[in-house]
Formats: sequence, C-alpha cells, structure tokens
Amino acid sequence: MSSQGSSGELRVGMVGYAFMGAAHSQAWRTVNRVFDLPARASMVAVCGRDAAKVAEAAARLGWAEAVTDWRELIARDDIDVIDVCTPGDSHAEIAIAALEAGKHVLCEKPLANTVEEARAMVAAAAKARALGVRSACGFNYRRVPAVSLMRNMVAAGRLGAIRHVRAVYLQDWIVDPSFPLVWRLQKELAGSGALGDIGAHIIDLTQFVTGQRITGVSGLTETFIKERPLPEASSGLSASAGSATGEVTVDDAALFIARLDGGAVATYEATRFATGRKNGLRVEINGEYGSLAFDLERLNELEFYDASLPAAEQGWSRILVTEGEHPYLGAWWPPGHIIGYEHSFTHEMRDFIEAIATGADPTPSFEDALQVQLVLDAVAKSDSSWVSVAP
Ligand code: 4PW
Repeated sequence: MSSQGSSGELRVGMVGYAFMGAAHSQAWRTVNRVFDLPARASMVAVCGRDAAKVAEAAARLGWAEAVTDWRELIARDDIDVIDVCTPGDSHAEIAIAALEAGKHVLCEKPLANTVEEARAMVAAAAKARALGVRSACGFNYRRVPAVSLMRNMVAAGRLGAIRHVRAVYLQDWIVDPSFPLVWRLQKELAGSGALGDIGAHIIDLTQFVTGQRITGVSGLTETFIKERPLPEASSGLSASAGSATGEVTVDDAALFIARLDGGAVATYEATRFATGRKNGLRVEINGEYGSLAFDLERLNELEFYDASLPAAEQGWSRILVTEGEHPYLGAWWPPGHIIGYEHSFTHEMRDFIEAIATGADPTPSFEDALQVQLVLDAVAKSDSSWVSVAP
C-alpha cells in the first residue's frame, strides 16, 4: 500500500486525458469545493504516452505533474487512487496492477473489453479489498440527481411491481460514412461499438433504478458502414480523416429485449445512427401504481405518472429536480437552478471519496460492472440465434 498522505487526503493519479479524462479532471477539481467530505482529493499526476501532449493536458486540466509511464505512476508512494480513463483495451492491465500495488481504483465504463478481463478484475478487486483497498466502475449517469431520485422513488414502492423497462441511448456522431475509424470503432481497442459504449450505460442505469438484474436477453447488432477512412487526428468524439481506409470491427447499433429478476420485461436500443439524436438517453419504467420517465437531454426533470391519484387527477407531471431535497443538489445552487452533464462526474467522485474515507465499498463495484459485461456478452452472442421469416 502507498504511504498515507496527510490525514484526510486522497492523492490521485489519472491515466488517460482525453474526453473522459477531461470530465474526470473537472470533477476532481470541483468536488471538494462543493461537497463537505471527510477527505480531500489532490490531483498529483496525469499519465499519457506523448510527453508534450500530456504536459499540455496536465496544465490545462489542473494536474500538478505529467508522466508518461503508468507503471511508474502506480509504483509511486505518493499516490493513493488510480483513475483509469484509457480506452477499454488497457483497463484490465492497469486496474489489476494498481490494485496489486495497493491503490484504490476508479475505472471508466465499460469495465473491460471482455468477460474474461472483467472476471480477472473482480478477482483482483476482491483480493485487494481484504487489505482495505477499494474499487468502483464509473457509470456516471447513476449520479444524475433525477436518476437517483427515480431509484429512490422505485425503492420506496411508488410504482409497485415493475412491469416494463424501456431504455434507449441514441447518438448520431458517425452517421456520415466518411467519419473516420476512431478507436471507438475498433474492436481490439473498444471491445464493442454502441453496445458497450452507450448500451452499457442503459444496462447499468436500468438495473440501478429498478434494483433488478437482467437474467436473459435476445438481441441483434448491426454495422451499417463496414469501411471508413483512417483518422489523421482525433479529439473526444470528433476526428479528421486521412485517405487510407480500414474495416469497422464493432457494431453501429445494438437492440435487445430482456427479462429482469424481479419480473419486469425490458427493451433496449443503443445506436450511433439515430440521425438528429445527439446524446438521447431515455428510460421509462412502468409499474402497477405509476410510471417514471427520464430523458438525459432534459436532465433536470423527471416525469411521473401517479396512478394512485383519483382518476380525474391522473396525468404525467414534471418534477423539476433542482431542490435541496433532491439527491446531491443541496450542495450546489439555490432552489430552482439547473445543473448539467459534468455534475454527474462530480457526484461520482463525491461518492467515491466518501466511501473510501469512511471505509465503505464504493458503487458500482467491479462485480456490478462484470454483470453489465455479462449482459453485453450475451447480447453479442444472441445475435447468432436469429430466426428468419419465411418468404
Ligand atoms: O460514456 C459515454 C461515451 O463513451 C458518454 O457518456 C457518451 O457516450 C458520450 O460519449 C460516449
């Protein structure tokens, strides 16, 4: 284990500094300025392969130091937490090495590229936990206040038994066939396409909200554009194309139906080809006493249909999730003031820091994230059991 920093300090080293690295940095920078927590995160070092680029990122994102070798970062005594923000192909290697070195680990989603890697990560996490070392996977949308409220209302029995779960995650950033073959479109780097990148979010979110786990699926995946130009440069979800081309080795879209262990049935759709839909994550839950609906593009709202009201008063109502009584919001602005995408990451760090400082297990655990990985794997496999309709 690393030698402890000053009491109540968690010294963080982050690996990767692109889109997710920037989102995590913003959260590490902000979390202790907003929330009163038993420990304070300090941004000790960020790691990337290119010395000049990582130095620039460190200065821009607020890290004290820039390093180029994650193994050296993990070996340091002045780091307590490793935050893994790299593409999926290196999650297992970095997270396992960090856990073995006694560092708490926060790993971006999906946990790994394969079930095998995810299982190895769960085993390493269990071993480390026996020595007081903690781990969690970064499914940030759990921490949107309206989503947490949704879970609280379901757990309080406001919907009664859950019958239907309906979830979509719709994007359109690769509709253009000339959009380059960035790492998210390469199986060896990303594991899968829309399925793992955004389908994983709605799998985790619906299981979190309902408190039920998916027990079986039947699905299909599709790759509409099979060849794309190789990228010359990329940043976040944007990139510029070169003239050479390469094969797209992941799905563009994944659709599946599922059964959950509490008796609900569910439909899921994850696609990067929903033209006009930019980041449309929507979930609707129908229960015996009512329904709840969430739309990430209106993340400060939660729709509620209360079927327990007199028939004449029933109808969809909009809860404005901006009040101090709502999850996380008491620490932010006066009542009625909205928040955004980045706050979900600040809440993620808030919960992670609090769990570690109080000796609790942060969530979602690697085991929870393995379960998501098993669902992804089952969807990918079920694609081969397609039944054709006779002509
Ligand atoms: O985690 C997800 C990313 O990989 C994000 O929340 C949205 O989808 C934006 O980019 C991808």
